[in-house]
Amino acid sequence: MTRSLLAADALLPGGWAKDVLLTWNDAGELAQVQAGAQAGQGAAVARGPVIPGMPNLHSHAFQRGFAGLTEHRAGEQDSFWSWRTLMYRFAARLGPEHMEAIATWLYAEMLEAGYTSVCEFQYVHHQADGRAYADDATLSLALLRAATKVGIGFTLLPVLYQTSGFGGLAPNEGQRRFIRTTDSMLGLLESLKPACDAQGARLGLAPHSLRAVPPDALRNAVAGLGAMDPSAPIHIHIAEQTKEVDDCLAWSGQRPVEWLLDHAPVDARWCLVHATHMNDAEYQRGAASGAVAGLCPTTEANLGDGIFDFAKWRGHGGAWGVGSDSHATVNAAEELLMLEYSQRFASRQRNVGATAAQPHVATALTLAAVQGGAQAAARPVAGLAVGQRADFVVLDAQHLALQGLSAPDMLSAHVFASHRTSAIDAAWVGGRERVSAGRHALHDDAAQGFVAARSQLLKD
Ligand code: NGQ
Ligand code: ZN
Repeated sequence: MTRSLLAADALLPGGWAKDVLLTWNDAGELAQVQAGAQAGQGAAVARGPVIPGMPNLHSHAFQRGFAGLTEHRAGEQDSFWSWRTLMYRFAARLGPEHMEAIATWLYAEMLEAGYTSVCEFQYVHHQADGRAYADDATLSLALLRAATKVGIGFTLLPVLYQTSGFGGLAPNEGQRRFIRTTDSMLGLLESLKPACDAQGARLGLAPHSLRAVPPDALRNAVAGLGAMDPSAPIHIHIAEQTKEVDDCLAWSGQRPVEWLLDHAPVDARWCLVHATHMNDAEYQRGAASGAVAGLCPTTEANLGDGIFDFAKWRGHGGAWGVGSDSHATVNAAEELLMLEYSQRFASRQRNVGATAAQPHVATALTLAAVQGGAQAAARPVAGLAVGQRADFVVLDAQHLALQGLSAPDMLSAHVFASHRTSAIDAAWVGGRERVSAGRHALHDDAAQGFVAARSQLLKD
């Protein structure tokens, strides 16, 4: 079994390095990262620049099943909320076999598109009529099986969901598969822990949003999780839509991020997903809390959310990463492109993501998003350094968009000028090559399973 790879160029946490020998141990952890190495015995040779695998910090796997199917006018004015109604309709029909088939294809797609691990924000828990499955963990286990089969790193975040709006509004019909008490959530976590531990997955908690989780439940669930595992990750949707901000103000007199920072122990365990609508004080306090901003630029564009002020967040030293969320797009490079372009639109400037230390936008964004993504995943996937997982992606130096360029320019071309074709040759997770020559070994089978599941779900 391969235990090392030699790369003419590799993107280390501090920047690009030449002739890097990556060596990992049996557990799939990097044991040595040595620049200036010679080609030695036994080391495979990378076919292009090696970059760290991107952790995908936000996924609702089942939503891949209807990606692209809401892009038509359904009402006078379509919005996030009308999209959500369609999403609920799709979720209502989903069974465990569909969940597993969709996730298997999705996770293979992710590996082919630069993501080597994923945080799954999993909120469909119950049967279609709202009753718990005989095994309450059925749908979470379907996702765990998909991740294992495909070989993607995994952080499972079962979702607590109790109300349809601020102030304890009763849940609606479309939400009945999501609803559970705080105690039953803690029971679910207990029952999932052994399966997660057995496959090296991390288990955390996702209070869905302040709309869906009342203050007491939030406090008790976070405390219960902390008792189980004091460093477990906590993800929450926080301020995606302006209506959500208005409703929160009407309920509490505070904005969502402001409320959360005042009422919950927000720290580096937390990922604030869609912290899109913040005022200056929230940018400052949110960044200072140590929480990761979970940015999902293509979904946020697709759903008409608004634009996160990246320069402001980074100016305060805020951590951040990217996720593919609704999977309208599944491509790590494209999330970075969309993030950078959203900032250019808003600020009428260029190269917003570059820094003094890393003038190449794609390089700077990749390094920061890998750091923040690893923090959100609560797994050692923070890049090409000793002690981190051997999770990396090899760019295809023969791809037309990349040929003959320097390594930093190859990554720039991959992000900004690969014309939506993948310039990825290989993806390795925990030292195992899961994608080679651009394809996952399960590509064809998983695609077939996905199409069959989708057809069934869309029938009549
Ligand atoms: C979700 N998705 O949980 O899938 C949400 C929609 C909601 C995004 N926020 C449902 N992108 O927020 O109520
Ligand atoms: Zn989400």
